Amino acid sequence: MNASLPQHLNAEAGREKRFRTVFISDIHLGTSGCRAEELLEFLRCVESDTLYLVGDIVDGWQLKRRWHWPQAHNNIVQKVLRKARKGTRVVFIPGNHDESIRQFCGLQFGDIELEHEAVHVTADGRRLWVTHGDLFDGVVQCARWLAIVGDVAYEWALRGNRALNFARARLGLPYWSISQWLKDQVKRAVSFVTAFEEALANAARKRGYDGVVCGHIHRAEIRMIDDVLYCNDGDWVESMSALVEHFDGRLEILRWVDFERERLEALGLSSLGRGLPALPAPGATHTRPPVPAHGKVPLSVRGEAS
Ligand SMILES: [Mn+2]
Repeated sequence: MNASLPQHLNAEAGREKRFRTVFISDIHLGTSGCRAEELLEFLRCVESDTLYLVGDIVDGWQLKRRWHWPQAHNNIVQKVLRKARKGTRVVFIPGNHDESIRQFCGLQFGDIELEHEAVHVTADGRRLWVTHGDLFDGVVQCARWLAIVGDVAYEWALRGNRALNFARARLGLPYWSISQWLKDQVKRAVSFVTAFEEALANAARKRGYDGVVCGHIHRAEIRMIDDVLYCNDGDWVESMSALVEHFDGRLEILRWVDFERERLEALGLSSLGRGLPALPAPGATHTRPPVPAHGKVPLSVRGEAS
């Protein structure tokens, strides 16, 4: 038996992960911030029945200002097209940075469906509304304005407080701190992230869905907001994360850093366990075995801290 074959199979077994659904967004191809190498490796390892591209895949805003399109960004486009060709259902829901694509929604480009939004039914029957999320910036901005107005009012209140209480004292009324009262109001004014999350959960509830899957704010999350499941698949600029659905309907956030570490550990351990040859010699810096099948991109471990 060819000695390289079991190792190859073994490497492949360690590499590939299958999910029912994968959601990724905010890749921002066309910007230097895009973590294309990591994403490419993620896409190589992960297979799914359905792949949702939840917006801001290509950054048209940046590309208008400055053309930045390295080969790695092409590779991602080709990898996605290839997945679609090989049977993965690919649904692309444009976001605000690729809004020019929105005019084509409802059409099919090659094997890719373009939609404004989608409804995903999980294996356990939950109906999730899939949308990029930028349409709720207005609601969030409103909440922010309330906070800002609250802040300004607070500053005024600090000045007015003394005058007010001087008057109250003259009327025989006890001291009452308007500034303290306002401070409580400002504290209650929600942060941007919370406002966004709640706006989306509320919209999903109003539309009768069990939950929502979105992106846009580059903050991966899975949590219940009252009776609605809020999921955010993160991004491939900062957090390098994806939302996946297992075959039993369980949802999970995969962070590339954890994913990669586990994968390397699994490869190292399983290889040692079977006593397979040709792993790097002791003292070698690389723990990963050679990958014969598709090793075009150097599989070095990179980006440890940055
Ligand atoms: Mn966005």
